Amino acid sequence: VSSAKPRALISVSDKTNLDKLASGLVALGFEVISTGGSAKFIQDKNIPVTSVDSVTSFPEMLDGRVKTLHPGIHGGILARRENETHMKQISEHNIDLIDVVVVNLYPFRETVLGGKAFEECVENIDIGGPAMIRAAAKNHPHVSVVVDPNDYDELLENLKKDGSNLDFKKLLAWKAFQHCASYDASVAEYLWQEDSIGHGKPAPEKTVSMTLLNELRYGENPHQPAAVYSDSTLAESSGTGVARSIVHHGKEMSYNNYLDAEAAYSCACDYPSSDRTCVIVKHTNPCGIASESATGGDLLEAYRLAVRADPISAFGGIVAFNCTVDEEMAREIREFRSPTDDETRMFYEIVIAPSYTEKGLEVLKGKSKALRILETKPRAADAPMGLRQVGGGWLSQEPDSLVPEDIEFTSVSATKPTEDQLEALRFAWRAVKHVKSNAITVAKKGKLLGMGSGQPNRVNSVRIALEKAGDDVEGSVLASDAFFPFAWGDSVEKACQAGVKAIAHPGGSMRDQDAIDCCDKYGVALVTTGVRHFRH
Ligand code: 93A
Repeated sequence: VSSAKPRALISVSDKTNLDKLASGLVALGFEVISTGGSAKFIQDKNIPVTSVDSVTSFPEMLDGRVKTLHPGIHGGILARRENETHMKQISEHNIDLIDVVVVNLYPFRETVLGGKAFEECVENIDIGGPAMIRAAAKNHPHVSVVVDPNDYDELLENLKKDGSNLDFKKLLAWKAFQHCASYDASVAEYLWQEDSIGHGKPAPEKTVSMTLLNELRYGENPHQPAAVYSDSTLAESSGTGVARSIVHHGKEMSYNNYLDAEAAYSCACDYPSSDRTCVIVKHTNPCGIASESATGGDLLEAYRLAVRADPISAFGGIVAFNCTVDEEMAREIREFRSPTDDETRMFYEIVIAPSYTEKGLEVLKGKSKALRILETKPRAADAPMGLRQVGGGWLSQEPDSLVPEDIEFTSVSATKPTEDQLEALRFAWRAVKHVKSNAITVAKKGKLLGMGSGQPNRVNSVRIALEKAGDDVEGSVLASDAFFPFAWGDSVEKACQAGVKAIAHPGGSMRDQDAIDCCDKYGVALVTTGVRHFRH
C-alpha cells in the first residue's frame, strides 16, 4: 500500500457542512478524495483534496454516470484488511485502502416532487453512490460509512478516538442500507406511477418504506420503548400527515400525542374548509366539535362551543382546526377559562392546524412552554393504505374517505327531516366516523352536544351521548355508526323519549321496520345512509 495516510472518500450532492467535515478529516491526518462537484467545493474552501479521476486514472465520463465505478475505488473500500490475499491483490494493482466513505445520493425524490420531466428524474437515479455506500456498509468492520450530514460530528468524534468503535460503525452500516432501501423504493414507486406501467393502480406489492424519525421517550406507557417513523414512499413524502408535522413549539411529542393528534386532525379535516371548524380530542375520541355554521361565522365562539360540549374531557386534550389560527383565535385559546372552574385557564397538550399567522403563533407560544404547536398539511386525498399490526402479520385497508357529500341520506319514516335537521345530521355523521365503535353522536346545527364511544353495548353509547347533551338534547339529532339491532325499549326509543328529533343510521338490520315504527310513534325523522363507519 503506497499511501501512508488514512483516506476518506467524499461524494455528496447535499453539500451541507461539507467544509466542516473535510477540514475536520484533514486535521485528523486524512487524505480526502472526492468527485467533481464535491472536490471543487472543498478546493474552493482551500482545503487539500485529491480528485477521484487521479485515483482511478480514468476521467469521469458519460455526463457523470461513471465517476466512481472503478476497481481503484471499490477495491479500496471492499478489501478485507485481515485477509492476506485481499491485501496482496490490491497492492499488486496499486490500490490504496479507503477507510471512510461519505456519500449522499442524487436528489431523486426532490426532483420528482419538483415536477421535473421523466428524463431528468431518471438522470437523478444514483448508481455509483449506492454502490459505494453498500460496499462500505458491507465492509463496516473496516470502513465508516456516512449518508447523513447530521452524523458528521459524531463521525469526527469517533475518528478522533482512533475510529475503531465497531458498534458505531455497525449503526452507520444499518443506516446506510436503510437509506439505500428507501431510495430504491422511491424509484420503484415512481416508475410504477408512470401511466405506461401502473395505469394509476396501486402497485401489486406495495413497498412500505419507513424511515426512523425519532426515538420517543416511551410508548403508551413508560415501560414501553417506542419510536416514530415516517412513510418514506413517494406519496407521503411531500410534508403531509401528522408524523411529518412542523413542531413550532413545546415539549417533545409523545407516542400518545401522535395518536391523539392524528385523531383530532383527521376529524377536523373531514369538515369542509369553507366551514371553519374546531375539534377537541381526548384519548383519540372527539369530545367537542363546533363549526362557524353554528355561530354565524364566529370561529372564537365555535371554539368555546367545542370546549363546552365536554369541558372536563377537553381539559388536557388536543385542539385541532381545519383553518388558519390567527392572533385573535390564539389569544382565545391562551386565555379561555375552564367552564367548570373560572379560576383555571384551559390546558391542552397540542394545538394542530394547517397554518398560523405569524402573530397567532407568537401568542400561542405564550400559553405555556409545554404546549405543542403543530403545523400539518392535511393528508392527501389519495392517502395510502392504512396498516395495523396483528400477531404475526399486518392488516391493510384503504382509508375510510367517505364524507356526507358521498352519501345519500334517505328518509324512511313518516316524519320527514327538515333542511336544518338534515344539515345537523350531516354534521353528526361527520363526527360519528371519528368516534370509536359503538359510536353515537348527538348534535345540533354545527355543534356536537354529546357522544358515546367505545361501548360494547350500543344502548350504553346512546345513554352516555344523551347524558352529555343534557338539557340541550331537546330538538337535537343523533347519528349511529352502525345500524340499530333493536328499537323498542332500546337505543331508538330512548333517543326519541329524550327529545331527539331526527336520527341517522346505516340501516340494514332485520328490525329496521321496528326503528321506523318507533320513530313514527314519536314523530321523529329517521334516515338511512346505506354506509357505516365502524372504527375499531
Ligand atoms: O452517476 S452516478 O450514478 N455514477 C457514479 O459513478 C457516481 N459516483 C458518485 N453518480 C455517482 N456519484 C454521486 O455523485 C454521489 O452519490 C453524489 O450524490 C454525487 C456527487 O457528485 P459531485 O461530487 O460531482 O457533486
